[in-house]
Amino acid sequence: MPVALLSVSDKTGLVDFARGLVEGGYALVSTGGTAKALRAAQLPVRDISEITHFPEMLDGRVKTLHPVVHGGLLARRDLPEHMAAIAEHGIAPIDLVCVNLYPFRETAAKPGLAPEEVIEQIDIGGPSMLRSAAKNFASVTVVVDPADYTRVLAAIANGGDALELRRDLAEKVYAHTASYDAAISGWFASQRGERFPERLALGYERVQTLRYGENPGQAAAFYSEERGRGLAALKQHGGKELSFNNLLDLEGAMLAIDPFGEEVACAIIKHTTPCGLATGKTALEAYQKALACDPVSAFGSVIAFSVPVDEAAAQAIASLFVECLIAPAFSAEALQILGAKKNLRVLEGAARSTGTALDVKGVRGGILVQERAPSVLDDHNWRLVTKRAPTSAESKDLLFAWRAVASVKSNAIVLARDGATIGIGAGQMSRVDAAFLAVHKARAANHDPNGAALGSDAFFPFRDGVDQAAQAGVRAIVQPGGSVRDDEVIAAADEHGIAMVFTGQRTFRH
Ligand code: 93A
Repeated sequence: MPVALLSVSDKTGLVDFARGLVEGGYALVSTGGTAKALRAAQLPVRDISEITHFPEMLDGRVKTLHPVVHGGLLARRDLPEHMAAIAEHGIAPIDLVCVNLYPFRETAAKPGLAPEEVIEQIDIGGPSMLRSAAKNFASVTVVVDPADYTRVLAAIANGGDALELRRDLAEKVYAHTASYDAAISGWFASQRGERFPERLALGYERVQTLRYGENPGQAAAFYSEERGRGLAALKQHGGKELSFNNLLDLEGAMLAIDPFGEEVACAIIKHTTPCGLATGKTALEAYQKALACDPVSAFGSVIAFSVPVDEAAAQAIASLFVECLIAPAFSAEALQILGAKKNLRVLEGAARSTGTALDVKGVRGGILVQERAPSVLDDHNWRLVTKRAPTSAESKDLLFAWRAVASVKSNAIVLARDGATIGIGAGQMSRVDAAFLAVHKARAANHDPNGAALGSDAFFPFRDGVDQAAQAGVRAIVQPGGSVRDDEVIAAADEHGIAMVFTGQRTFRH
């Protein structure tokens, strides 16, 4: 009779799975809590201590760490000497292992727990069994994910040799235990107040192999820190599979609306940078204002909303060619309208920045890792540096411009009015060109830059950018300050009667 060893913390689906195993002819062996759950469901099960002839000890720290368990898992069935060796020691082969681990990550994330309590949740016996069983996948089935219960039972009912399935399950195990260990190592580093440990163990999980990367011919995949977070948590309602560039643009879109918090905001993204960004009273109004910034570039864009998309907004969006649309929710009418657009990827979810996530960029031979830029941008520490102070309308536009420019690729300048960008100068190698471009883009879309507010993601190194803006009629400027030529830049603003504030904070985005 084949033997199945079950030892799970997450008991979801356990009873049904165990019942299926019994029906498939398996004898069950379990650790304390798991055995109890099985007995409560009237299933026949032996305690692990009956097999090991050893009690569970040290408050459960030693339950399954025993040669009887690991011999039964690791013995090669094709080697007579292995089989003879285990027989000599009275060890029976174990054919299936179902283990899921102590919830270390979840425990470590709980506020206010003593380190001892977190340490107790480091599973030692579970990963050991998983790794032993996975090494011997030629003969042993190893199940770490309750989502696999159904297909394992199906394979047992089917009766054939499911070698390929066992191999897949083994591959999953090593990825799982690696990620589990990465979480533990990260916790140790965090206990020393270290954000970045000496050896970075990144526990990323593949969400999806992508059709290609930035260009066809470049293999690519999407990995997430944790399934069910960020972009990996989005629910897709329609359209084709997400591409590498879609995901990059969705990230840009979420970056763009993040600073607006609870406000109604809409961002229209091309090549990860907004070509229009606006707030409004309704989703429709925000969309129309964002679109008006640069309707030409909006073709083939990714659009994000901070609020649910209703019928009116959906109707307006439906007349534009859009790659992806993301919002926290959609009304039934909106979904129906958008569903008719076969190529539009409709994505539902908040996907807001979690704050703990890292920003990772590849360089040849390594990666650069940094904390994510803060998504909360306010005017609390702003400093007026010019003779003229902004009017209250200008102040509102300045705050909007400051929040908007943070998601624009550097060097970035935005012109804003009435809660909307009217001109965006992105990704320039000089700030004066970014200012030139913002003015040019505003005029190209029939906006008058006269009286607009200007946001700059980093300081003006020279007065030329300010002169450029003044010539176009800009009346108020927000920028970090901190240049060696700040005096020259402030003097230029005063000459033009421009109100200028320093934020003391830079929002580069490379
Ligand atoms: O404390 S342990 O590292 N020592 C062990 O020997 C051991 N064996 C299984 N944790 C151990 N386990 C874990 O216990 C399993 O990975 C599973 O998460 C949990 C199941 O315990 P119970 O059946 O008592 O609920």
